[in-house]
Amino acid sequence: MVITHSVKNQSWDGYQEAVEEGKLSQECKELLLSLPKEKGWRTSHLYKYQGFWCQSREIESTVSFQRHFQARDTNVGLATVPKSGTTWLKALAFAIASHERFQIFSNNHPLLKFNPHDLVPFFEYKIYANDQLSDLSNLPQPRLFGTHIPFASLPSSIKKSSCWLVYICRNPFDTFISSWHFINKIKPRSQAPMPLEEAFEMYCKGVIGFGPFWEHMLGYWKESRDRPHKVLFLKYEDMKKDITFQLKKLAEFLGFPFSVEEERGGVIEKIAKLCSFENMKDLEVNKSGTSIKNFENKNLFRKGEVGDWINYLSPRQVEQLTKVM
Ligand code: PAP
Repeated sequence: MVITHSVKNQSWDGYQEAVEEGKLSQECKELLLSLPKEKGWRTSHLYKYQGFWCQSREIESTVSFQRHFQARDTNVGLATVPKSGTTWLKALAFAIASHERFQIFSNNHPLLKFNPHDLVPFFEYKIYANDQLSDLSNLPQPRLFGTHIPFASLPSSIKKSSCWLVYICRNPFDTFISSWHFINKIKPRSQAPMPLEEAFEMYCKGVIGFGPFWEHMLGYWKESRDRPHKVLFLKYEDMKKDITFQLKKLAEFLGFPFSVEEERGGVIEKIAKLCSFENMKDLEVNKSGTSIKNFENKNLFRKGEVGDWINYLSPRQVEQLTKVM
């Protein structure tokens, strides 16, 4: 029974992926033929493009992004490995950068009505998705964008301009557990869940979307060390520990330092609360909406804790991943 079930699902996966890949541009289809591939976490395959693993549609949008995006010096790019705090960082950066347009204390603040992924679009899932080019001229300043693409593969216009990049890094143990939960939540019910052991082996080999995670982190970390005015490197765990300090650092980096009056008036605490896991998880838009195709917002909010991996990984797995790190 089990074997029949998994064969059936594999062929359904394969069918869906073939349909999806059939919609890709001819150029992208030819590119895929030349790339190394491995079994994917959710799709049948992940392809290795410019040293990182990703799905076929992500390659198409990455190529388009690399070819067409013209960075402006005032742009802000928020970069992350998936499941390391993207939603949180987008919310915080949006609240800071738009605080002159939207009062933090207002009951109509956009973060109460929209998921952060709607307010800070991803290059690869929104702006350059499906072989389309979006008109970016009407975006409010400063333009905020999100991406999971490694530093080495960002368009040269971003690297050459003075635009800012903020990176958030999270403990790989927690990132792995968060990714594993997420993938199993978004898989169609008809598909068997991915066993933790299988996902873990792939993660340790670096085979995960936008991985290997160590290359991803090192790319942005080295850049933050060489050009600290261009790249700010934050850690999820530091933010959980002292959000006030980290928020001040982020605001200063983005060019919106809090004034003494704002600090006295409690603006920092208000932003922290507005963007907190507890607040965001309970908002209607995050309980029932969908921001990125097929991804329900509710799946972006699970526990939001540091150290949850301890409930899942065996001592052998902890040793194995520690060695990788
Ligand atoms: P994405 O890359 O798909 O956008 P991302 O937001 O990076 O996902 O990661 C989701 C994780 O961040 C979840 O972690 P968990 O599975 O360990 O719980 C999610 O709970 C957590 N998260 C989401 N929003 C917040 C927030 N406001 N504060 C802290 N953690 C958050």
